[in-house]
Amino acid sequence: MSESLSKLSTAVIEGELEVMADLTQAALDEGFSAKEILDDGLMSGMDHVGVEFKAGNMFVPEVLRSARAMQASMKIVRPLLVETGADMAGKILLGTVKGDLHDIGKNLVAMMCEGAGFDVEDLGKDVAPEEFVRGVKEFEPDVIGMSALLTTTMRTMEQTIKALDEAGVRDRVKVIIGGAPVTQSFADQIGADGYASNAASAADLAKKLLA
Ligand code: B1M
Repeated sequence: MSESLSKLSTAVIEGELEVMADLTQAALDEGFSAKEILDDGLMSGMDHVGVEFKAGNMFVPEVLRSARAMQASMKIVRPLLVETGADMAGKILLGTVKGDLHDIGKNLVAMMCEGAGFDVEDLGKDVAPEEFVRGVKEFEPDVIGMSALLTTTMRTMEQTIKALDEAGVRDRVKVIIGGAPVTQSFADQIGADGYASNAASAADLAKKLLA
């Protein structure tokens, strides 16, 4: 890998927010395309973060720092990607379900998915089933990701899947779910396409479902 892309990758891993804009500009000045910067610099760094996070060698604050660093570079790179029509991994629509205000895990999922090359639309927290339906129609995602941290709000995931069904858009998207009280058997029970126990696995799962 070239030195400038390797520096970008390391800066993502180390969460060096303040150097990201300069390193990104330097790589562009050297002639690397936005896609090369995304794939071989930023995503390669985030892949490493995902592996270390899953292995328990990196923790939430470090992952958040890496994600912020990546986002600083993405501010420069994203418009160029859109201009050049570079292929993204797919589109993912995310939200914490209605009644639930816990969004730290969901934000990590957003960052990991962005790191994996997804175009991410984040509806935020306390998202009602009808807002997910509207999101599918407007944003046309390939995947919907729902997060819930309360046992009382898990049922809203099922209601959301029903609402997608009733609106006739369920077969347009894969639905993945997660959050501390959520399990694979719950995902099977409510007809979700998949469950992931952590943010890095959520990004892997989304990719796998679209492969
Ligand atoms: Co609340 N809270 N909270 N809380 N809170 C929990 C969840 C709780 C377990 C604490 C406890 O009692 N031990 C408990 C739930 C009990 C239950 O239902 N079984 C609880 C409660 C009861 C409440 C209130 C009801 C408290 C009250 O007011 N009486 C209230 C509810 C508010 C509401 O949502 N309507 C409440 C409020 C809050 C705060 C607002 C103060 C704050 C949230 C701030 C925020 O998110 N912006 C908060 C917090 C911080 C927590 C704890 C302490 C930490 C949650 C967290 O962020 N963890 C939590 C206890 C705990 O977990 N130790 C607790 C870190 C985060 C990275 O992990 O979100 O699990 P997590 O995400 C993981 C995975 O789950 C997964 O990936 C992430 C890791 O990579 N994941 C996905 C998450 N979403 C995914 C989606 C996917 C795939 C994977 O695919 C789409």
